[in-house]
Amino acid sequence: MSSATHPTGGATGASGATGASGATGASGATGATDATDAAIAVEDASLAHNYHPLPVVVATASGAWVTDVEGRRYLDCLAAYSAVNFGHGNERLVKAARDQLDRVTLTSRAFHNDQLGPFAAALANLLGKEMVLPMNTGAEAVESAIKVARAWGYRVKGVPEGRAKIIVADGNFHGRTTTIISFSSDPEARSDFGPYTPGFVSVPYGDEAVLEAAIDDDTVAVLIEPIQGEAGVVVPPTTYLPFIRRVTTERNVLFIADEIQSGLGRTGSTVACDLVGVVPDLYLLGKALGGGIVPVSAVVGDRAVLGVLRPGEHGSTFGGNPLAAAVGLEVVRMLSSGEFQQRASELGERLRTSLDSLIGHGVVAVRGAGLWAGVDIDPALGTGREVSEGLMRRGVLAKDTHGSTIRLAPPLVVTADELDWAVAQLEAVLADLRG
Ligand code: IF1
Repeated sequence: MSSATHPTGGATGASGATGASGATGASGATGATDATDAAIAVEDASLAHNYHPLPVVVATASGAWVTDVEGRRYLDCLAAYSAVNFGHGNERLVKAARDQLDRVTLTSRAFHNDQLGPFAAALANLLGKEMVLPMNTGAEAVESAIKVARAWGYRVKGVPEGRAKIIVADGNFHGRTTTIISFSSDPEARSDFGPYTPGFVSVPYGDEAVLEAAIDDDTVAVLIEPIQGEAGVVVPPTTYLPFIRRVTTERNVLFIADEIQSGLGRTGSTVACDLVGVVPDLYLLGKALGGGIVPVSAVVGDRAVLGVLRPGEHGSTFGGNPLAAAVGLEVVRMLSSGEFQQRASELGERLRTSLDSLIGHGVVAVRGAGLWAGVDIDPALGTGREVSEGLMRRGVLAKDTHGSTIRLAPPLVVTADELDWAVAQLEAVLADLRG
């Protein structure tokens, strides 16, 4: 298995046949050569060190593949944390962006633009909701939903001023702003960044009784990832989201689903909540909504909730800009056919079957949905980082999360052969680590 043929077979020329598998000579063993080292040195000298990237310097990309500055090709099994669900350089999305670049890119919300309305209408329709609040990044969508939920609590539910409480889950990842990290349980994300924003209560993810007990008269919302990404692609019990829907409805509390990573085709459905037939009050979308081209995020919900916002209370210079709206509209159109969701579902089953076959052979557990997998590596073999480095040397880009877990989330345009090849590389890396 370890000598599995590269799925592109070399048809694309010098770089195609080898991936980063070492056949290119001296550079292969470490993944580093002069051009790579030089590019990394420039970054290291001038960038804040808030990341520790794998030592690969991407120069171009197409579909599910990226090419580095040495001409080596890699299968992208991260897809920019699912922001590139539709593949790098997706023709339809690039065309939508190009066409809009020639018209108008930014107006601010001080004026109307002719792209935003159609985008909002299409997005609301895709999710069966009435209204859209457009922002840019995922964290901004989360922040926006927190403000909306609090205002809804005071103005509609009647919570006494200053008392609004939002329930979140341990292990959550909702972004990097000061308010959001205030309710993170990850010391790396929050330590030394206080003082923290009050008004949040965290409960164990997946525990229905504790969540229900945490709800009181001041509770305005439950904010949950339908599948926890950063925590290691943690899928809750199938009853969990339906339970949250039931109890939040009963207690007049908003259910906010952070679908920023789980949404827009990744799990085999338009949103992960669809997998268990649940409709939250607010969907939070980001990442793939911008087609991997521009940052686009949104809060999507009904008038009874999003309607609480009044002019001047919230906004963003770039939120709802015509370039973002044009790309976002094309994303929604692409999702409307269901083809990407179906692809993720079918290929996801294949990925799951082949990953499951590695359990007991260096893999301890596999979780996921659709084309999204968290793979727990036997800690005795190595860290997630070491496995990611091994995969990189074999031409597969993936990312570790806490400890010995790696996550796989290739663009949804990946082929079955490419997936098989990626899993064969993982198998080979595990064999290498066993020595
Ligand atoms: C980074 C993780 C993924 C998210 C959910 C909101 C946001 C995110 C469910 C904020 C962002 C990112 C950010 C990225 C790494 C990444 C990540 F490992 F940290 F958790 F994807 F798995 N809600 N997730 O996953 O969106 O403001 O970034 O647009 O480097 O921090 P953003």
